[in-house]
Amino acid sequence: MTYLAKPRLHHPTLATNKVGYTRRDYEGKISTLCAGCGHDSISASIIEACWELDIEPHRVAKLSGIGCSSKTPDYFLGASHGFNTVHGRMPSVLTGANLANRDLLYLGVSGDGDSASIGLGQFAHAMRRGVRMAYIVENNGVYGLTKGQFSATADQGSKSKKGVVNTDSAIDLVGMALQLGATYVGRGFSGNKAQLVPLIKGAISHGGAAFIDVISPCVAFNNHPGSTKSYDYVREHNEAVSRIDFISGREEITADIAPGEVMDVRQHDGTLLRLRSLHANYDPSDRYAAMAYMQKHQALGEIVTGLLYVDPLATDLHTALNTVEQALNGLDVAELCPGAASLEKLNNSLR
Ligand SMILES: Cc1ncc(C[n+]2csc(CCOP(=O)(O)OP(=O)(O)O)c2C)c(N)n1
Ligand code: SF4
Ligand SMILES: [Mg+2]
Repeated sequence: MTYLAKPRLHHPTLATNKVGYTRRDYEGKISTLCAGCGHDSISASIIEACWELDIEPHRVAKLSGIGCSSKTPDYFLGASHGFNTVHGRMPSVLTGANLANRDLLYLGVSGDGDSASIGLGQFAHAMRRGVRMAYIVENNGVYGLTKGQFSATADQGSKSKKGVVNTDSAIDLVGMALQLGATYVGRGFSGNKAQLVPLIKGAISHGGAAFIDVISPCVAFNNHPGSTKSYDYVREHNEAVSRIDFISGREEITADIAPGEVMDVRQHDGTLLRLRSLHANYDPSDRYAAMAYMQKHQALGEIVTGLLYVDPLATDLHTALNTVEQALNGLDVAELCPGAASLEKLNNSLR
């Protein structure tokens, strides 16, 4: 018999955030993933980010597809809205939910199989339309749930657990997100929580389509020599472009860094991304330079992590479509069905 429920009782001395919740309030059910799976570390980073951002759990909607990665929303934010969609269809279901209610914060959780194979078209259109969401791909280079087949993000020349060499070119979702017009693009590693938590906080606070690819080793099928998504490989080949601090609009901003080494990026909601450049001249506001930088380092076998690109004043699909601000469930019948005369007027305007 398995026990999936956590005790509801919280120790009375647990620290609370500004909206009165403890970290435990952001947890979900007990994980059923393999011990050591990178996906569980990403769940822990999401919990930490939401707690630190003082988000009321009922303000979050978490959506996913199918896969071990897409199971993870069950293991965090147990008091938030959730929808486990069909394989690869998270982006379109999330787009619909977002258009119906822009008041929620949308978290899209997916896998490399879910987003780079069956859901590639869905991923592409959510990014190019600027759907406001934090889109997190838990990238292990394999279909973990169906026992370790190469996914489309597996590097050419990398080996499976049984020694089979992958001959196909890899899809780089970060490169695609940059090319498609995402306005916040980062890459993290499940084993580096110090970098991942601020990356997630920045994505949740971003005003447009935010994408984070998180390398997340699959200990069951892709954590061996020959894999380029193993813990050892990522630790040995990680090139971080910057260290990122996230400062919410309400916190005092202290200037303790020498000028020239730090870049402050203020987002539309007043939050500040403070980037300490680890590489000379790395500029996260230049989309084309970010693409060139990524490709150059990828060719050297390096995995570039950090915040690679941000447009701090990005707008989203609602702005583009000029939609009504009120969530649709808050409109009355007369507003939702304005009648035949209004329809006629609309039709005439399109003729
Ligand atoms: C329409 C459809 N096709 C295929 C499958 C089988 N399937 C389930 S999960 C999965 C791949 C999951 O890989 P990924 O998204 O990388 O998640 P991981 O398990 O690696 O975290 C596949 C092909 C399915 N469930 N539905
Ligand atoms: S099979 Fe791989 S991806 Fe799935 S839970 Fe196990 S380690 Fe994680
Ligand atoms: Mg996978």
